[in-house]
Amino acid sequence: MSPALLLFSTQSTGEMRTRPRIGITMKVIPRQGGRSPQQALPTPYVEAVWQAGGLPVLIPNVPEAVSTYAEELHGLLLSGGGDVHPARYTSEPKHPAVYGIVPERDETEIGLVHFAIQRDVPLLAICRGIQVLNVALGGTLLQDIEACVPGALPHSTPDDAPARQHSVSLEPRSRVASVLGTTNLIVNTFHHQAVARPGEGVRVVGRAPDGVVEAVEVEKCTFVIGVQWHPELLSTPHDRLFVALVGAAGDFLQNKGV
Ligand SMILES: [Mn+2]
Repeated sequence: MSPALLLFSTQSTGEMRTRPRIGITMKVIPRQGGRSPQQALPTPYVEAVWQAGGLPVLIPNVPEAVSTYAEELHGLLLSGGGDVHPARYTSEPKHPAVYGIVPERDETEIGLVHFAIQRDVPLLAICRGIQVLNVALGGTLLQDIEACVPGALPHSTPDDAPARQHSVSLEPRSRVASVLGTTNLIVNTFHHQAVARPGEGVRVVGRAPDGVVEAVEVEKCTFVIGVQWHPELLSTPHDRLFVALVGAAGDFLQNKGV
């Protein structure tokens, strides 16, 4: 074996098992002055998937290529970002607080969710991701928590401020509680929208003290979890969500052999 091949062989890194390929969706940063628009992803998502034993595969927002990408994946991670266009889930006018709409991202991610649900590809949806997951399955969102929930806790964190936190209560008999090993936890909070009416097959399994939805799962699927917080920025037990995703993706890889 040549040194180059040895470098890439699984034995040389001590890995007994092929890393499942975990697709991670990306944000679109708009054109600024003379700077081109960018497809980007915060590094903590990549690190969380790698440390959990997965192979991070970044998925650009190319709606026409959704199935081509999706067929190569063993797991999917929907990352955070701006808002889904309200026309995707309501006939009400767009609330002034809605920001950061990127139609090609909505199209790409909703397509990926449909693919994952149909093929039972393991899926972890984070922050914007839980909202995309719910909308893709026909559910609705609160366009702005502050405007829609009187007396709500602050759920958004101002730019460059330390992360706000709140507690979350999880349903005892939920996959999320089982993965995290607890029904009460402290989470960070960087969102101004939340799940309103759950989509088809979507079960609400976690709420903040003000009732805002913070975790969902799709029970008919082997592993489909959405969380409104950012586990990639938190320490244990939050890392278990990534370990569970990669574990389910490894089972998918073994069973489907793709
Ligand atoms: Mn929150």
